[in-house]
Amino acid sequence: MSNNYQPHLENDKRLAQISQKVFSSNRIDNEEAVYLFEKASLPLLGILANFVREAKHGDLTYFNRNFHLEPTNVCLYTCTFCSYSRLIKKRSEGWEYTLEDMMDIVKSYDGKPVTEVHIVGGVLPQYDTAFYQGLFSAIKAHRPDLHVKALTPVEYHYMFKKDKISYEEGMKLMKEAGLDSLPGGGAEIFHPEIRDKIAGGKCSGDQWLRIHEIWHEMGGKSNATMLYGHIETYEHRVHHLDLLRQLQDKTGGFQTFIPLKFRNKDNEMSHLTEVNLVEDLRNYAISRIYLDNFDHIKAYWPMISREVAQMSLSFGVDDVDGTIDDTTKIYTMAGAEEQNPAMSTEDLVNLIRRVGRRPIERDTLYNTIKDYSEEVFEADIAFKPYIELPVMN
Ligand code: V47
Ligand code: SF4
Repeated sequence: MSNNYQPHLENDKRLAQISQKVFSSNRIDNEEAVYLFEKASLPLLGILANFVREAKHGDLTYFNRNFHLEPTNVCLYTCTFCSYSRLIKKRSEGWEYTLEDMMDIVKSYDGKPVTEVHIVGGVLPQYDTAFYQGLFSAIKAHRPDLHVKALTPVEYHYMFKKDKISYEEGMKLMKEAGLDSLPGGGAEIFHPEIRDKIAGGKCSGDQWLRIHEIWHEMGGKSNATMLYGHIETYEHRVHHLDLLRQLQDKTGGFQTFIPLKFRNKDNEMSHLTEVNLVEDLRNYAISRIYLDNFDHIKAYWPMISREVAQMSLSFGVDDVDGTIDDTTKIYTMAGAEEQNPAMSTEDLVNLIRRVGRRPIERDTLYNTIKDYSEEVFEADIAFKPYIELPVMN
């Protein structure tokens, strides 16, 4: 047998150069990002992404306690990846909450240590600007310290257009009513070639970015997502990341990037095979390496499973979404790993600690609420993190 094995990087000078850039904290360009998607091995991506992650946060791993409020699971739009869009044909089988219904849900969390409500759902005409002003101000009147992270440019674009008000005016009204930050939803894939096919009719990529820009200019913070693993190419993913990185250079208003893996249950793209775990980890890693101006990369654990969330912490992720009752239906209907996605704080803290990281409970704006590094739970006393191997004499 000939011994012609050469270490990976020596075989590929370009990968060596890109790695050198990452280790010297220099930005990689779009061609380099596509090259990483096409050529880099999983271990190399892990090393590079972990370098960036640890330079920013060391072992710190964030989570917060939030709950979801979904005004409706029916939607006017017909995004081909979404399991809600099919419900418009059978509207009576869905729910359409009134303001009172939603306040009852908010009140059901009274006395529970949640810090954030994440409001997201389908788009329907009755949910107009005045409706959401009413909802946000009612939440704030009831529980002023609850952070309202609500709606996406998809809803804002629709309602402001219908109500004939500009984005600037509309976002100002929302802020006055109690809106605290914007979640990352509705971004999907910005490139029109793909967006028109999977999310035709709803706000364009430019409109999505413009609403976030206006919000940032008003001093607000927001998140961004990317829906991957369907009909997009690596170039489309990099184009999406590029537009986010450019806007972040301009405003600095994004906090967190959340890659969302396409799930194929009960939607118009059910014929597509979902991408596998390796692709998920590669995508987290390249997002972490490319988005050098984003502080955080988040894994949405109910979507990808607890084990993959744990692995993602070695591939650039420093934040795992949500604890206690994670009540969103948008993923469970699309075939997410966790059909009943609830995890106690203790479970989530242990999930993070068992892969050697340091759990930090945060609020929405990443202020530390509690450092759980030293906390000892009952279950830990019996738990042995590694298998004890027999000692050889
Ligand atoms: O925009 C819909 C996605 C998003 C499917 O900001 C699907 O903290 C996969 O953006 N397969 C809404 N994804 C949720 C969202 C989010 C989630 C967690 C945290 C934050 C945050 C934001 O859900 C939609 C769409 O991209 N989605 N259907 C599906 N079949
Ligand atoms: Fe409606 Fe959003 Fe689903 Fe598109 S992704 S159909 S806008 S709920």
